Amino acid sequence: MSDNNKFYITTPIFYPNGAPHIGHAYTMIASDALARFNRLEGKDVRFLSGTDEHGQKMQQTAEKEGITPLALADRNSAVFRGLLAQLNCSNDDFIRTTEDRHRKSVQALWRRMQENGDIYLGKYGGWYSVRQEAYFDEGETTVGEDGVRREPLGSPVEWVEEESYFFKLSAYGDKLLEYYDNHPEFIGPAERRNEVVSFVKSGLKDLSISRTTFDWGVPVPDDPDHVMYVWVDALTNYITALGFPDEENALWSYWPGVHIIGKDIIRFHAVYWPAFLISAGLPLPQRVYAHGFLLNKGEKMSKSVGNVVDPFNLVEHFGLDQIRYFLLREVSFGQDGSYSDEAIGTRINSDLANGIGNLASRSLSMIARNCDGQIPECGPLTAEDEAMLAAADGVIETVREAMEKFAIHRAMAAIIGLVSEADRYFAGQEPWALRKTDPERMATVLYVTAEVVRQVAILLQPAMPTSAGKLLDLISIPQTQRDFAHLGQAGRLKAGTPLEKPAPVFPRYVAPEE
Ligand code: ME8
Repeated sequence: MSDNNKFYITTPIFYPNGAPHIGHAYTMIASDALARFNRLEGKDVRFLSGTDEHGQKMQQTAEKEGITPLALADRNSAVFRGLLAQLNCSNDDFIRTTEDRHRKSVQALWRRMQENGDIYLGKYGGWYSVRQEAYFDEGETTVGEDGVRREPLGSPVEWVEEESYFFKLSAYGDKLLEYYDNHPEFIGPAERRNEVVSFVKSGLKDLSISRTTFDWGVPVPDDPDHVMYVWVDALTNYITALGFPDEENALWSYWPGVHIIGKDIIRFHAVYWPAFLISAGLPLPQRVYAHGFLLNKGEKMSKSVGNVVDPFNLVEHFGLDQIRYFLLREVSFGQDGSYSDEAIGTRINSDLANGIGNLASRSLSMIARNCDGQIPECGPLTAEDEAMLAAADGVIETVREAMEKFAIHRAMAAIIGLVSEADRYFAGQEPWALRKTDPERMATVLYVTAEVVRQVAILLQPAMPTSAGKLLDLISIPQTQRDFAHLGQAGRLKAGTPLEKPAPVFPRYVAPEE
């Protein structure tokens, strides 16, 4: 079992059968913000992402392109890895399921499930969707006007019959329900938990976990005619990356971890994966948290509608931290969310340019002009000053409580709420008017405001690492004093600290002319 100070967080591993879109970027950014938040809390964090490279979909796409599946995976996995870098994600590892370490790990997991008596050879027939890489019951499918049978999400299914190994999932229903009951935090948000519980209550069937109709996958141990079902293979990535099956190695102490996923893959993570782990005698994940879908102006993105957004372009246009902030603030984490260029522009201007950017530049430029460019002395505090500092010192509690529940949007709202409060304080104290009448009082107001800027910048690092870092540079906060232990009294600004020349960190967004 991991000790309390370890925090292991994962993104889903992405299918590299096409280019990444904004939904992939969203998962990456949210997971990164959670990883960074926990690092700043002083936790020992391990953050994993990667690509899910086997399965029929990869094989078919490669055939269409006239290349090998591995060549396709090599090419597109590099694009996903590049996206993580471009988004400034702080992942410690990047796993590819075609790696040797992974083959060994999945085969070891298979053997353990087999030794536990949970795998048997049988025959399988069912409606298979290549796009979802999953079988569907006849009752779940419908035949459209075009005569094509489809699964609930709309992809075509075909009848597939083959010899297959099965996992005795039917034996795990009660164990899973008991586990969900005893660990209410295991699945989030509540809607997803309810969905999973009712799915398991409706009765679990054994799961077909091998294929013989194609060969792009991890071979089943001792029966190389079969390759493993891609989801057995994919889910295991989370423990491969911690060195499984070598449970003596140092990384293993990070298990169990937290899986951030999209709501489309909750069943795999909250039903199949824990059942495999119980069977193999391994601890279950701490938490599986599913975020919602990103919609383009309220509509589902699809290639045929032509509204799929390329995250590289979006970042190029609006700026990286701006997009990170927008996605984390605008979308209630766990719910579906919508985005549009207008909404992004509005957020940038209201919260960033007119909000934190304006507060920082007004206060710091006054310090530059009137206080020799140094943090001024803080004189006796008025009730307003005390209230302002108390609000700044207290906001971490709200942020922490929100982040522990993965309510990232609420954490962001609390930080920006503090900025608004500081704006009101600054405007109310009118330091510019005090310059002539009471320079000491002006110094105190500027000190208090700069101290709020410091704390806001520290708190914004998980969402906007580069911009928050620039703000902290402007007020000369050493790298070693940027974690949450330095919030509040512990890290108060020191009078006489020379500041950098003020520079704008959050420019206004101006939409290009049509
Ligand atoms: O499902 N909005 O990979 P994947 C928000 N390989 N998030 C979205 C999204 C959207 N419109 N579309 C996709 C797979 N995502 C498997 C996972 S894990 C062991 C294997 C996000 O590339 C969402 O988080 O199709 C989804 O779970 C993830 O991208 C991976 O999608």
